[in-house]
Amino acid sequence: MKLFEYPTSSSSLRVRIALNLKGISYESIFVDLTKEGGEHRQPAFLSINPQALVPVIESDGRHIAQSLAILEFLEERYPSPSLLPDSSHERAHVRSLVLHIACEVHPLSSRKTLARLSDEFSLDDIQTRQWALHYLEQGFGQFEAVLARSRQAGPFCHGHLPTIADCFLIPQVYNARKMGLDMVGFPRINRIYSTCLELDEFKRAMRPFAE
Ligand SMILES: N[C@@H](CCC(=O)N[C@@H](CS)C(=O)NCC(=O)O)C(=O)O
Repeated sequence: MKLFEYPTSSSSLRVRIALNLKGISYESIFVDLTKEGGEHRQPAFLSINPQALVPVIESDGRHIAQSLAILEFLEERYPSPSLLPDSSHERAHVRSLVLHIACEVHPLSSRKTLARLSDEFSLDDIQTRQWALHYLEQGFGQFEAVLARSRQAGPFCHGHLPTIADCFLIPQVYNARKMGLDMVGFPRINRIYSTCLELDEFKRAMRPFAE
């Protein structure tokens, strides 16, 4: 298994966490998002992923893009340990948490979005940061409200073991903290973050962020 990734990309981190939790060994292929407009926009990488995004995995010579599609593929191919709960309702709940991060929070605070606000619409660093913090705060507030209503939320987003929801939440929290978001209003998210960061699978996946 190969993972095309950028070390400090939060979407790549989602996949590294899942690979570690499942104990799957992989070769990391570095895609430099910053070099000469980005290697991800060069023909060599576009032939791998025309979406011009990392992460991508290569399995049996085939490429899979989009972190959620990758995690679902890993879950099917390597079912144990499972990163999804047993019942259909619970699985839908966990996927709903994942999609909240993937669709409602991450795209609005992503590198690509902030770069366009600055390059095309002349927002300065303070304004782009305010933009990102708005969507992070709103998104975490809603995520926290969902956790508050769930009887299954606790040390992790759902149940007593990590699920794909934790694989998505932790990188987003890391990014938000780095941007200086005040996390005081999100006690459940903070507890989950602390629990996950105690696990070796999360710590190893996050190592490039610490370097
Ligand atoms: N929805 C995608 C998001 C992937 C994504 O946004 N990747 C970022 C790095 S975290 C990227 O490749 N950005 C390229 C760019 O900024 O142009 C996924 O879940 O894989």
